[in-house]
Amino acid sequence: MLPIFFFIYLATVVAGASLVAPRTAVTTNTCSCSSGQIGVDVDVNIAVDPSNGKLLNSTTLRRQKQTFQIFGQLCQPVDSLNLPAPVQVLIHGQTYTSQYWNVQWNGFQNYSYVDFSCSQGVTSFVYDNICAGLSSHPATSKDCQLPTAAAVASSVARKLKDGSVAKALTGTTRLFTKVVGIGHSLGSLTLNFAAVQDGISSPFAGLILTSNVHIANSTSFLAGLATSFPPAASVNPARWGNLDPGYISGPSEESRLIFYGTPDTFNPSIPQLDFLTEDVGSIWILDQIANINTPVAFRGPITTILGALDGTLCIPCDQPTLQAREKVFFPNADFNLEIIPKVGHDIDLHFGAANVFPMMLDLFNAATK
Ligand SMILES: *[C@@H]1O[C@H](CO)[C@@H](O)[C@H](O)[C@H]1NC(C)=O
Ligand SMILES: *[C@@H]1O[C@H](CO)[C@@H](O)[C@H](O)[C@H]1NC(C)=O
Ligand SMILES: CC(=O)N[C@H]1CO[C@H](CO)[C@@H](O)[C@@H]1O
Repeated sequence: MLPIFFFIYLATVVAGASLVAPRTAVTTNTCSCSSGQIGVDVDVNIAVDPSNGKLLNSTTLRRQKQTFQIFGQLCQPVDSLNLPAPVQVLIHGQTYTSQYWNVQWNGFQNYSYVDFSCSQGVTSFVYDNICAGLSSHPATSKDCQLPTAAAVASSVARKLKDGSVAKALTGTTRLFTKVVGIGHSLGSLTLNFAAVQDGISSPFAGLILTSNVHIANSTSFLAGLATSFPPAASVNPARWGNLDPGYISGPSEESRLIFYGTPDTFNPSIPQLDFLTEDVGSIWILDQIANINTPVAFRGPITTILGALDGTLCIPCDQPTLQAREKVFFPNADFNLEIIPKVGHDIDLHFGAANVFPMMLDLFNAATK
């Protein structure tokens, strides 16, 4: 049984989904968070038909020159406002939103990595991916492909550096010195492909890639989701009935247990909260997963973090083997792979997140010092 507060919260989320979120600011003693929409231009080559051929160079390409409205939130520690500082960009996974990194369920706020970081003096920018949350949902989901999502991530990083994200959300220009990209699952895939696409001109100082690895074949976790998650319009017609079938979501609470470890490793209310706040994503970004299977020129530090109970990714769940297998794709980077005991795919939503948050913050600090 969920407490009543949760349903009030959910009603707000559902009502908000059809609106353009206004610019808002919330300031506590330690942290100032401003949210709203940011216009992000992309100019990339994408597949004309993303369902026909999964490698981008094996399909006909079209130029995509488009502006996306991205919903994001900038959370800054109040004691360092306007001082030069680095920032982390957090990108969520498929059928989640920025709330994965900034959990606001009543009683579960300590699962927010954004709040944790702010309390430790670190600024975060968290946003909803294209075709998800409160960001643009184009009439055709085929406008949301992997190169598009990756271009948005890199563009957001550049806009943090040139001050325009802070200007758009707070009214005050603030130039961030360095940007670390942190992904979860599809968010990590997106940052990985951004590194492929950007080559040596990546705007990121370092990457932390949680819950994603390269796969040699098509049995991967994310590829599996593309086939097991149905069109969002059939999952919840009242909410998503107007979206084309390329927008997918999880059909049930049970379907989402694949994101979790054994029942002793997470709070029993979490799957219910997870399902009630699930969102949609573009199937085409997932279908292009194989495009990250190419070595990147990126030279900064990269850390991959995997849950030991992430049964479809931690295979074999052996650090030296996975470290060696992944390093091939990051030849010039200072690359390290960590396996975390007692957490599944949704690392942040397990009890064990309490150990992972300080680890990610240490990696952020090391990458930006
Ligand atoms: C395909 O991937 C699965 C899961 O990662 C793995 O168990 C299997 O050994 C792989 N098969 C081949 C032929 O690489
Ligand atoms: C949040 O608090 C609960 C209850 O004390 C605890 O079980 C959980 O591990 C905490 N999570 C994080 C990420 O700190
Ligand atoms: C990086 C990449 O996807 N390369 C592919 C381009 O297309 C050729 C021919 O189809 C493939 O052999 C490459 O693997």
